[in-house]
Amino acid sequence: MGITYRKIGKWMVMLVLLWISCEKTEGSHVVHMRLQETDSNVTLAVTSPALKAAYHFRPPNNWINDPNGPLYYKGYYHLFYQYNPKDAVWGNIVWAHSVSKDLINWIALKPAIEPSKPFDQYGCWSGSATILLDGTPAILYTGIIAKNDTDPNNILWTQVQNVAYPKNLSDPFLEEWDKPDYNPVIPIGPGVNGTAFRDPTTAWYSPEDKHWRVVVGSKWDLKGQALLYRSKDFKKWVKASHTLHATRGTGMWECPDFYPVSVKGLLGLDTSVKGKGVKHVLKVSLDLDRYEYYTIGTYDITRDRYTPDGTSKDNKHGLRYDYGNFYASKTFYDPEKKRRILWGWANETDTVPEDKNKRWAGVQLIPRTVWLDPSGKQLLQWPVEELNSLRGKQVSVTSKKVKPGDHLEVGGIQTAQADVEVTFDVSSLSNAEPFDPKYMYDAQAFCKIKGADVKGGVGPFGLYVLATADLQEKTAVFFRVFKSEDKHVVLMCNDPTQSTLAPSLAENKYKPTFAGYVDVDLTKSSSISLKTLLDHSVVESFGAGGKTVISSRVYPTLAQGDNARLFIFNNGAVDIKVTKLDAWELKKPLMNIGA
Ligand SMILES: *[C@@H]1O[C@H](CO)[C@@H](O)[C@H](O)[C@H]1NC(C)=O
Ligand SMILES: *[C@@H]1O[C@H](CO)[C@@H](O)[C@H](O)[C@H]1NC(C)=O
Ligand SMILES: *[C@@H]1O[C@H](CO)[C@@H](O)[C@H](O)[C@H]1NC(C)=O
Ligand SMILES: *[C@@H]1O[C@H](CO)[C@@H](O)[C@H](O)[C@H]1NC(C)=O
Ligand SMILES: *[C@H]1O[C@@H](CO)[C@H](O)[C@@H](O)[C@@H]1NC(C)=O
Repeated sequence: MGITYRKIGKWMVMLVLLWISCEKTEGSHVVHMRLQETDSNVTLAVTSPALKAAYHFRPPNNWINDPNGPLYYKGYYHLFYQYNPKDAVWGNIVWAHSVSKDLINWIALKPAIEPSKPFDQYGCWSGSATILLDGTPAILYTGIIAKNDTDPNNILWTQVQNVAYPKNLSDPFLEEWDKPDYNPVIPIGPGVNGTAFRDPTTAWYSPEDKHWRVVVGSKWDLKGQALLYRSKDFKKWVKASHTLHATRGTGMWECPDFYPVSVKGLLGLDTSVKGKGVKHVLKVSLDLDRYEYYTIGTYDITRDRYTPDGTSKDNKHGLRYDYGNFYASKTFYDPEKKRRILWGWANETDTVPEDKNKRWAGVQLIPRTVWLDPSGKQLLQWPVEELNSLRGKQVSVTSKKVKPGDHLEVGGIQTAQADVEVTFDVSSLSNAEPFDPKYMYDAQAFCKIKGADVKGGVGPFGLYVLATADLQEKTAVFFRVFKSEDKHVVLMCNDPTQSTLAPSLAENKYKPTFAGYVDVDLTKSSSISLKTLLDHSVVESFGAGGKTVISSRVYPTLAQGDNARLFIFNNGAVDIKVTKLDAWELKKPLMNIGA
């Protein structure tokens, strides 16, 4: 690239200037004149530059998917990600690369890993980073190779695992990566399905037998598998005779993630930590339904097997990091702040022609700190504290009664790009509607029939976000309380059914009423909190302090920019109190200018 990074300071100033000038062009309209001739104005609005995420991680343009190999090295956070340098649809995938000092402001570097060698010439797919014992970062990634390319119209692909190392360990940006010629380090072996063999995890080390271990996602028929490999030197890997874990009926396990969590407290653990006071988490991304599930369990080191706890359902009824649009996630340990951080990808849910027209597709959601809930039954998640550095103008509401049928506007700030924190007090539960147990494992279907406008008993109450003044357009994020035989059930929903007037999206298509249950006992504490991050076309919500998280992508046609409004609403039969609401405008960080 020919830039010497010693002059980072000067360069940053240059980037800021560049960024300001880009802002101006982005701010000006009539970018899509061509579309105006062929499509209705409302469709045009879907591709409006005003819907481009401002503070969620994304390159200036083109397609992105899985976050890859996040790591911390010499003062910088690194994020790699699956990226198409040429278009806003999947294809030509490389490992794009960015660095940051605070996980919020990002500098784009050149791609770190691109197809170039026989062991990855048809693709460089997802993988993870491991910090070796001497501090060297190593990347394991999936290479796509041709098993037989005699007939160019019928190439037989197969997937292998490769290693890559930084060329210059003194470079905190780790700009150049070397792919040794001894790759692939994990070729296809007997009993492994070569077209379902990908996404190696971060490796962990056992001093007892001086071996590294890594897991690769796979399947055999419909049995999802975490294939286990061991190595003394990170070069020669031997497949274990059994899997770390496998589950029938779940299909392909993409992007597995396996890591320890501390039984007590918020601090994260380095991936190799095990023993007393430590539980383990295994997360998989299910290709069958494109959602992720995790279990909490025990890693038996002697048998080298993972067993989920009885409280964790080991199938698609299981726990999810996020009950919305969130996939291919990956965690890493941040040694600087001793925390475990989760990255996840949210795709677009408009149409492919719209993506091509707007020339960008996909964001990484705000990195979240993850830790074990004191109950031991689930994880908790919260946006990294660094996000607060973007907070600007603030408004607050305290001790405000919200009567049945009320919708109160929270004015005074723009809320298209904002952080909203609210605590509700629910004092009377006697009006709670009866819970229908058939929805026990399908909150999404339940929310579909119990949407924001369907009057209830206790709730629905919550926020209308990215809304027009007349509420013609709105996305509702809310709670609704039900009474089952022995307890109250709290449903958290993200209802996007009225999020857009765009004809391409309005009638039908993909607008799921994302929902999850919240494990709180409102008879013990009548208060429940909600935090929602708004970023033009991203709505990312954290219920009850991070117990239940729902992210969604919406494309308002009128509720854009300064026209996007925020309301508190209550469509239940009893009063709800807002104990406190704080809302902040969020500033735009430095976002990958230079790519
Ligand atoms: C689009 O907007 C322009 C200007 O407001 C208007 O004249 C035109 O009729 C609109 N076209 C459609 C298809 O709605
Ligand atoms: C590769 O495929 C061709 C047909 O396209 C076949 O004739 C050939 O035997 C195959 N080679 C191997 C090594 O399987
Ligand atoms: C390695 O990186 C350091 C720090 O950025 C730089 O000073 C040095 O010139 C680099 N070495 C090579 C061989 O590129
Ligand atoms: C191997 O993976 C491919 C691609 O997903 C699939 O079509 C095939 O059925 C798999 N074979 C087995 C035995 O699982
Ligand atoms: C995101 O887009 C929607 C609409 O096209 C698909 O239905 C989802 O499967 C997709 N999600 C993922 C993780 O690919």
